[in-house]
Amino acid sequence: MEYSQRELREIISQFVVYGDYLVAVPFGNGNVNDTYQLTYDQGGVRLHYTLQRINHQVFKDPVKVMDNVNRVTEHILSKIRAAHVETKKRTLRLLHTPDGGTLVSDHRGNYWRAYIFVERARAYEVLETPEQAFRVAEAFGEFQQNLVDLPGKRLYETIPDFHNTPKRFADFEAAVKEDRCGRVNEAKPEIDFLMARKKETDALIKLNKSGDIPERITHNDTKANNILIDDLSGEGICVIDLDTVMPGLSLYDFGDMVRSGTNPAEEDEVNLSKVGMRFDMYEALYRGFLKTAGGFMTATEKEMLPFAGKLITMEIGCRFLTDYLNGDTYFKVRRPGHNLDRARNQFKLVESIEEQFEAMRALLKR
Ligand code: GN1
Ligand code: MG
Repeated sequence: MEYSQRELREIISQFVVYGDYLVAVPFGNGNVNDTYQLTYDQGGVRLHYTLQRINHQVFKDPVKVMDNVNRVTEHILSKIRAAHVETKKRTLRLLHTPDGGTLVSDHRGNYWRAYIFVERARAYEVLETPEQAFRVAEAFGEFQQNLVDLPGKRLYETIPDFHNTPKRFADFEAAVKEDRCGRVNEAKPEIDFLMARKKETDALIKLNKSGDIPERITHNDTKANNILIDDLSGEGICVIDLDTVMPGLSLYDFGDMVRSGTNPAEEDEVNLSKVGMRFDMYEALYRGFLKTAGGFMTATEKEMLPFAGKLITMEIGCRFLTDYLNGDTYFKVRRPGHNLDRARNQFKLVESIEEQFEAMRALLKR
């Protein structure tokens, strides 16, 4: 969705920001929301802010999203402050309107929020070293740990059934049946790949229902690029993209780290010979996550860590494929067949995980 400088400037002017607006530029690679980096001049110093449009086709209730984000960021801020030590750790900080709100709307009926831009840190689309993988997992684990004692009522489910894999699978089957865009033929091998794994889709949900795996507050979109890594220290200092923070399973978060952090290629790379699970990266994620989340995880949760990596990779691949079959209505696409490319990539990664599954499980015993 294209917005002019004038429009963006009008939107940000609804928030309290000191300084003179200079420019807004598109920022990041989100598949759902639209993000801009804004530059201000404040008495000769350049300051940055992040302005984001919340995609309300996907997040149907932006007010609830912001209620969650507010509570979570304030709670983490209180933890950072209580640590009383020099810490590099940060949390997203929302900008406010004059009457204390955190959400504004524009003349087109879209919703926006703004954050202080986190400086001297960056997100990596593809992780380069096991050290980075360790830091990413450590930071996401700490995030869960920080939210164990979030006071107040249960967080809103900003997208119901977000990681309900059997439900995702049912949506996929419906899309195949309907074949709304006549794309089923072209995606036959991918459809078969997924169909052959149907019986695995309910494994985590079942363990949750039987009480073996508890509900926790989780991030639910733990792509490696949702951790900002400090330019100087290399530490994972800030967790971003908080719209899907809600009740979930700890394992979903680990699973999505495996999906996004072990692949040496981006998730839409079409040269599949570049795609696979790097075992050293997996091991680093595993160790980093256990370091900060291991204290509260149950034995069953730990046992299921390798499987979670496979399941979430399958699930996201399933969502890409479903969106392809439905005519690309959910994820942003930048070329024809983009969603199919993504699905192929994810399924190649699933295969690679399957090949190394025994070695992943063997780590549990060490
Ligand atoms: C979407 O927009 P982004 O990249 O933060 C999606 C995730 C997927 C991801 C795949 C709300 O996240 O679930 O894993 O794309 N977010 C939503 O790249 O659906
Ligand atoms: Mg996201």
